[in-house]
Amino acid sequence: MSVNPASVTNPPAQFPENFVFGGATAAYQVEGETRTHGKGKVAWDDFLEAQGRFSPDPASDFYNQYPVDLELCEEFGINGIRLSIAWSRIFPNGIGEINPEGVQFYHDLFAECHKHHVEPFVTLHHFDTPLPLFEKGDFLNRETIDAFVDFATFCFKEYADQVTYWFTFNEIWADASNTYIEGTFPGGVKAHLAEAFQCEHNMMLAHAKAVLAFHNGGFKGKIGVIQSLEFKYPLNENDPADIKAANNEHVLQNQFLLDATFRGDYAPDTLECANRLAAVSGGTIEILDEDLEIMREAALYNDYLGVNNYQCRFLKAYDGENDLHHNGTGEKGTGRWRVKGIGEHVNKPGVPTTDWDWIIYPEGLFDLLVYIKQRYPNYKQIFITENGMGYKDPYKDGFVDDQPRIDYIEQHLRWLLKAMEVGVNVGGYFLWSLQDQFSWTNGYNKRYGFFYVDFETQKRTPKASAYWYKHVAQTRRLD
Ligand code: BGP
Repeated sequence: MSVNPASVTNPPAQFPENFVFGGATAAYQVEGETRTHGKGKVAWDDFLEAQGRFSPDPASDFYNQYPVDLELCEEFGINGIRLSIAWSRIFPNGIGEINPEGVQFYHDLFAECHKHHVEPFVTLHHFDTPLPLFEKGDFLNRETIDAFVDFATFCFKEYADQVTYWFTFNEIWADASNTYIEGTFPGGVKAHLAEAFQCEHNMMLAHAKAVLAFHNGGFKGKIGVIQSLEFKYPLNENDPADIKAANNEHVLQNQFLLDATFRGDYAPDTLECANRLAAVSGGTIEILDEDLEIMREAALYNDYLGVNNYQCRFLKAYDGENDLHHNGTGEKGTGRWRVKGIGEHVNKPGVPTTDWDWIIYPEGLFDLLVYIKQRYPNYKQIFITENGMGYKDPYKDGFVDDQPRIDYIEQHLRWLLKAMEVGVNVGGYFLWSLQDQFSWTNGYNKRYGFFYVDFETQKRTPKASAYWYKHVAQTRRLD
């Protein structure tokens, strides 16, 4: 890292004039109505039902409550919202027949956004491949790539007058790792590094094809991809084995996907590490020359990168058997990530964590943004498309005092301003999440929102953080 954060002592407290102060959502986590109004199934439907822990219905009932949420956005100075279009609400089977009610729903939703002066930033895929495509191998099957591009092209045309800001995918790493490494998403494969890399590559190829469809179609507006990125630190900076562990995971999560995004190709050091890790699980990665041709061309047309960042990681060398345990309950200290060939997640003494064992280390956001700027000087702009703190919010006497969340956001915004001070171009910040929502592997007691949701009545109550953010958004200052 050639920039020393300590040298950036007094960053300006002021955000630029056009900075977007947003809140984020995802279709499956907010809409509810997962099996009504003509929506087709996704793998999550049966997966969650079989688990029996919690239901994605009604979630935050956004399908019906969106006018309430958008009015709240306007009232609280939130001028951007991340939304995703549920692919199977438009194409119930992923391809072919169209569901007109689903198409109309998103027209109405975008119209309501504009009525309240809230800019929609729209993601086309947020972990919700339609079931028939998922069953045929999801993105490991190249047929899904073409189906995705058709769906994307349909949306570009259909919503051209209402949507300016597009994202192809949400968190390719999370999709790949939760499915093929941690095994907590439908499909549930553990520690198959070759499949994880293959999934990443195929999704990046789908991204590239969608970007070219957008560009060659002459659509107005802008397009990019959202990656979940975490800066990786060796636990012991002087131990070559820890350094290697940090680099393994850095390549797997960050560098492989960023190379694909900005170079449209994989640099030799990226490929060496990816092939070595894929071999650990007895597999190889298929990357065709024609894939790279497409990706190289598409790399010219990314208008921005969405960065989802919640935490950093400290890594230690690990040579034992795979040992993975997901903390999906908020019982502190129960999460474990030890992957043969990669390394082990550990915490650094003195660094705080949430009840879900997520590390709170806002400097990590600065290091990450500076790394992107340095390694990929052709990036144009970054949006922080997710950042936030899952917390068991205390609801008391009609109010929620979520001071730990305010502290978390404030610290991250300060480090974000430091990164902007050293020249990183950031266009906006979206808190995960706008309102409390359903969490994929944690259900309803891990809350993230500015607006508390009573999941029985669907009543919204602005939390202390909403009032705090309103002040920041209105003054564009951190005081
Ligand atoms: C990101 C996803 C979101 C959201 C968030 C919080 O990875 O893009 O959809 O779920 O993480 O994660 P969790 O719900 O597991 O706390």
